[in-house]
Amino acid sequence: MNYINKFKSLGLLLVGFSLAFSCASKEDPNYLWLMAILQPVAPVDGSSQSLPGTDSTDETTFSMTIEDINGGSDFLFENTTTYPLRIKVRDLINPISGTLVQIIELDHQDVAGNAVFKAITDESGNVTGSFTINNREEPKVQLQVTYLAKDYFFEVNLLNVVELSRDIYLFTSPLTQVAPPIQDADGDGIQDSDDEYPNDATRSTKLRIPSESFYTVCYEDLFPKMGDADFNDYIVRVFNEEDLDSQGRITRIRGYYTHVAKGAGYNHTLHIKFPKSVSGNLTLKRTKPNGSEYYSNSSYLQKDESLMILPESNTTISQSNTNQGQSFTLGDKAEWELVLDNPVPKLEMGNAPYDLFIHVKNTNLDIHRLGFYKNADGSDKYLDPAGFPWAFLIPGEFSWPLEKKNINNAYSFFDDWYISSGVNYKEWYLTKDTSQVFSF
Ligand SMILES: [Ca+2]
Ligand SMILES: [Ca+2]
Repeated sequence: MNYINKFKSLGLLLVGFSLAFSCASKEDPNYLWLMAILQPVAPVDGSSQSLPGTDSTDETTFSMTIEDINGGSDFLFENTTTYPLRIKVRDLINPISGTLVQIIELDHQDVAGNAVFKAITDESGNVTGSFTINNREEPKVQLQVTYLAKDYFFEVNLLNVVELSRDIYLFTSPLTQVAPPIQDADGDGIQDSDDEYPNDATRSTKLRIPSESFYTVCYEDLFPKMGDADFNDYIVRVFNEEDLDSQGRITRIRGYYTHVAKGAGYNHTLHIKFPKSVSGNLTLKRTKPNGSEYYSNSSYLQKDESLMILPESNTTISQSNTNQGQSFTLGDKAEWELVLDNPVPKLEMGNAPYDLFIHVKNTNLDIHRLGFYKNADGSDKYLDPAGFPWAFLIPGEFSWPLEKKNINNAYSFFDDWYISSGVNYKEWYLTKDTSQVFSF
């Protein structure tokens, strides 16, 4: 949840514009003036607005106003951030509908990677949704708009941003405003070459979350007693896939899990709870590390129902994977697919891996990550008196602490990250003391 300290940073505002397009030609002084007013905007109040220049070959120019909401978010010990987004695409007078808008992940070298959100604009020129990226010292993504078969790129700096809100202005000379024919076999508005399901109008995009590798989700199991902070009692690797329709809403969702550690005497099962509005047909299968399938089931997931992903942890892994000298051995895998009865906006579904929790057989209690369950006084049910959670997730192949080793000793920047409420050392998990963590 974002806190109150919100403000808008406003870049360029175009108002009172009344030029008639019919008289805008390259020789027309009005046209030249129009081109001038649309030159890329200088950065305002420190926001980075890296806008490519006018493309002289097709007389198209463009600009962007920034109306991002800045501020901070509650610290939930998460190492990823989800950004709600609102993008409007228009020419100088009218919204542009049916135009493809994508958010592309950038790596540490600013090289463009996978799309983390994709949708076409509605009749008002708007796209809304959300995307999630791993926390970074300098969070950035690329915004890509495809219009009249041409791609426009904007680098977006997300530092201090809690919600991305941009208006994109595209102006193409009337001489070249002819939309090329597109191939769209299923008629969902996404052309075949951009449609990951070109013959299925209910789906056009497949998002993998995280886009590469997986999340490592670590649990302490003594709740409500404080744990020993080695965060290795139950550990699962997970990634999810969301299929989006052309409006960017989720129509199918999948989860992939591997049990990787059990540094505990207690016995646990792994579950997921979906938002109350979610229902649909579900398939689930479980396999042993050698690939042999030992469980397969199709069922209907009722609203407000949770799903057991993996059974008792003393049957799903052959060793703890938390002692020095053990060679890493994978545990069981599980995967499910849920075909939703109705499309669900990404923000309503929440952030992958969603409400993924363990049930502790010995205590008959569930243990969730922060941000899902509150006490009557508004405090988080799963935050202990020292301000510590019983569970959190780390991007990628995280080396968890060995048995009885504290996470703050094993990771020297963990305390700086935690004490600064996640502001500093956002990539604390990359610096480890190899003598105190499990190695692969
Ligand atoms: Ca299509
Ligand atoms: Ca499709």
